[in-house]
Formats: sequence, structure tokens, C-alpha cells
Amino acid sequence: MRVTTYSSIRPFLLSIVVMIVSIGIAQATAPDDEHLKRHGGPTESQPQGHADPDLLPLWAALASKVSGPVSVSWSHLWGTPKAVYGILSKATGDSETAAREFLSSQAALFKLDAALTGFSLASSRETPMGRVYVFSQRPDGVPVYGGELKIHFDRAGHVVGLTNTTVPTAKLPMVFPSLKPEQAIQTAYGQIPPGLSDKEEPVEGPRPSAKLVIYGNTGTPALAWEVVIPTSGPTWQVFVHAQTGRALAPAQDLNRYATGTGQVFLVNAIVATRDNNLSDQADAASAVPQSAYRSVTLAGLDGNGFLDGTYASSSASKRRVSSASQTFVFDRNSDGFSETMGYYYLDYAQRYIQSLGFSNVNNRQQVFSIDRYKKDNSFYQSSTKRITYGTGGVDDAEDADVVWHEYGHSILDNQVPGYGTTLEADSIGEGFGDYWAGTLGAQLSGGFQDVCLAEWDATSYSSATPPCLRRLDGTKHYPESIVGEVHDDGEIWSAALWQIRAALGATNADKVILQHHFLLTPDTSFNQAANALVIAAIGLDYPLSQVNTIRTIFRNRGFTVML
Ligand SMILES: [Ca+2]
Ligand SMILES: [Ca+2]
Ligand SMILES: [Ca+2]
Ligand SMILES: [Zn+2]
Repeated sequence: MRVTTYSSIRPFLLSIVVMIVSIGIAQATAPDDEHLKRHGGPTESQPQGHADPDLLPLWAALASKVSGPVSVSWSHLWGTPKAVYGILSKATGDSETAAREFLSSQAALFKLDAALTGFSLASSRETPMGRVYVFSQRPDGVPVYGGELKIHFDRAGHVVGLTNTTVPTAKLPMVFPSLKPEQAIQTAYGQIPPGLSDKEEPVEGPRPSAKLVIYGNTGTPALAWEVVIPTSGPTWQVFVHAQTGRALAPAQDLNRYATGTGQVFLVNAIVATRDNNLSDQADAASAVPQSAYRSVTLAGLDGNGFLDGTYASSSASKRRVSSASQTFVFDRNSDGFSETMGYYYLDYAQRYIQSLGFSNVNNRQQVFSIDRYKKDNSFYQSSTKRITYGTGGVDDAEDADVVWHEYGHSILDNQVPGYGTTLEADSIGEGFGDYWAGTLGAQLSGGFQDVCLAEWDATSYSSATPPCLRRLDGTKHYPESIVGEVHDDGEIWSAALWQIRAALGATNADKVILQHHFLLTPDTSFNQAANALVIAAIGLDYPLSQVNTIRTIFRNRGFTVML
């Protein structure tokens, strides 16, 4: 948001000013565009500021005293100068007194009174260029949100910069709120966009806060509560009118997300190399060729140097890797590799869900661990909403199929709270997890062995060729194939889903499968789920031919489809 516009009332300065503009914008916009894309933030360009015509004589007076070139950008709200750069004064020395005197002489240009009432020195700081004095705006002792005047001196004691984010007419007739801070916090909770954050207060960590400010960004200064609500994901900031209780602007996420670089297997070591003969060799780096690794972009990182982000966090792990430059490049012998695999593929899965149009399917930070459980197993725990990836045999998080299977349980628990109270419901849960791993893996595998799940993890325990944890192309039939073990029985369901995928295409299948979960109960049966999936396809306006195909596939599996 640093795109500034420059203008000048003195035509002879224009060419110099324009030159400054083009350099300024070229340098300033690139990182900001990136920033906005990552946030999905405002797409319209920054409003253009123009001088309030009444101020032009004052500006001309200042500009005429400046010997060299000068640039100015104007506040789009107030028409006052937002930033003035140039050699703006004689060498007066860099004292607070000199700063105040200069500001006082220009106060009218900022629509402030010459006495600078309500301004106090907040800080002064030495930099290689010189010294900056920061005056904060606090009429009647209430801070104006963001309201500052900064005056920048060079080493020789010239004023070379003046930056102004003050609010004219910020002095209000009354600075006593009629709204209590708790009421403001309640209002603020109602402003959090649905689906973008669970509205639960965090179990640990900072509590919501409310601070009284004068808020001018609407163009009409008002007494407001600045409410900040930290969550496990975004940190929301909402301004609530302290008299009317109205929210003054949409909730803003104060977090600044970072993009990192990571190294992962493309799904897993076997899919990446198409070599079914690889084996763990006690977690040796040399067991897997370098060609199995891919460099990837890690999106949505909080920027704290850990693998903490919007949709995934390795924070349940015992020992964690960190990188100030957000670079997570490890070979498989390091547990940092497991952390990176977990982060990347969980984030990948949630972004895919959202690309299908679901903003409320497990849209949260999935916390996981990769070094807490030594058995060759992984699990999702509904009480903590966390995933634990075991380290037995091949580290489970080294195989994206395992990463995604467990996320499948998390998805179902999120869509149907308390999901899985019966054998058939749990079997559907396992079957969906397998399907989910298969359909995501197929996006990356180039068609290699998609019906064989977790072939890398399975090298530790499967003697089949290729080794597979489970398969998606089984012929199990309801009810006679039921054995009472949820993973085995889940293959009835996953095979039906995989056939639906083959018939409808991945996107339509994935979408209707996620959609039908909303129709399920925690104790759903195969037949109930099959009928739910049919009505979901009808509800999504899928063509009759596709709905009929779903009916046929389910009936051929032995399910009773009534719809
Ligand atoms: Ca490992
Ligand atoms: Ca394993
Ligand atoms: Ca596979
Ligand atoms: Zn499972």
C-alpha cells in the first residue's frame, strides 16, 4: 500500500517530480502486489490523493522556500500532504525544538493549529541518514489511530522529509464511550468473515482486547474501540463505533503471511521415482535418489520462521525446524523433511478444497506432529483436532498419501462433528480417507499407480508388488464382504467412490463427495451415505446421466439406492 501519487502546483518542477514518481512506483509496487495476492486482499488500486485547493497557496509558500526539487503526495481523505521530500529547511540542527518549530510553521498545511495542540513527542530515532522525530496525535489524551507527524533530519540538520498520517478535526466534542469494551468485542466477533476462522477463542495465548481510539479512516473522525481478536489462525482487527456500536470497517487480518521454499517428495519416494524397489534403510538419505525431491513453494506461512501457517502447523512436534528465511530444504534423514511434507500437503489439500468452492470444509489450521509416535501408524484425534504421524518403518509423513488420509478424518470430523459412532460410519471414514489420498495424489502422479495407496510407507510392511497400504480398485461387495474391520470394510466405499471419479471426472466427483458429507449423521450407514451422495449430485445440478451413473455404481456395490 505504498503506491503514492505525486503532484506539484509548480509546472517547472513537474518533470523532476514525474521522474521521482516512476522510480518510486517501480520500486515500491512489486512487493506489494505480491503481498496482496497472497492475502487475497483488496484488488482495487489505492485511492488517488489530490490537494485540497484551499491548501495550494500554503503549499506554494513552502515549495518556494525549497531550493531543490520537492515531491509531495496527498492524503486522499483530507487533501493534506501525506509525504513531502526534499531539502525543506536550512540546516537548523536536529533538535526536538527545531522539529516543533518547523512543524508549527507548516501546521496550517496539515489543517492543524500552530500550537500543535494534542501532539506529543512519541519517539526520536537515530538512523544513518540522521534523526527522525515522531509526534503522536492524542487530542484529549485519546490516541488517533495511526495519527503521527514525523519529521526527518539529515546529518547536517536539514529537514529532508515530513510524513503525516494525522487526522484533521480529530478533536471530538466527547471522548467518553457509551459502549462497553466487552460489547465492542462481541460486535467484533460478529464481523469475522464466516469460514475464515473458527470463532473459538484460543485455548492459550492472548485474549481479545479493546482500546479506545479516534478512528478517522472513514473520513469522519469518530470515537471507536479498536478490537483485536487473536485466533489460532488470523488476528482480527475491528473498529467499533464507541457510541453507536456500529462496525466502522470490515475486519482486517493483521497477520502478515510469508511464502517459503521447501523440499518434498512428489507424493512419495516411489511415485516420484516410479521405482517400486526403494526401501527405507533406516531412514537413510541415500535410500532415495535426489531425483525424488521437488522444490516447492510453501504458502501461507505466518512468517515466524516455523512451519506455522493458515492451514497447517507442525507445532505439535517435539523438535521443530525453523528458518528465518522460510527455507525448509531437508533430506529425508532429517525430521525437518517430515515437517515440510506435512505442511506442504495439508496446505495443498485445503487450498484444493477451496478451489472446489467450499469455504467451510475444515477451513482452519491443521496442527500435526511428526516425531511423537514411534509405531508404524498415524491418527487423527477428534478431541484435539490434531494429527499425529508415526515414525515406524518409513516415517509416515514422508508419504503424502498418509498425510492426506489422516486429513480425510479431520475433514469428516469438521463437516459432521462427532462423526463415526458405528462400524459402517467408521468404514466410510476410512474409505473416504483413502479416496481423498488417491484423488489428490492423482493430481501429481502423472497417472502412476494411483489406485495403490501409500506405496512408499507400505515398503516397510507389504510384500505385494507393488507394495500398497490399500487399494482403490477392489471388488468388495456389500454386505457379504463386511469383516468388521473399518479399514478393510472401507475398501467397499473407496472403490465405489473411485469408480464415480472415473465416470464423472475428478472435479465433479471430489465436489459431490465433499458435498454429501454435510448430509450425513455421525452414525451413517453405507446405504444412507449412498443416498445422500445421489441427492447431493442432484442438488448440485449434475446431468441426469451422471446421477444415473452414481446410482448404478452404488447398486452394483450392493447398496440400496432409493432415490
Ligand atoms: Ca525421515
Ligand atoms: Ca510408516
Ligand atoms: Ca499411489
Ligand atoms: Zn484412517
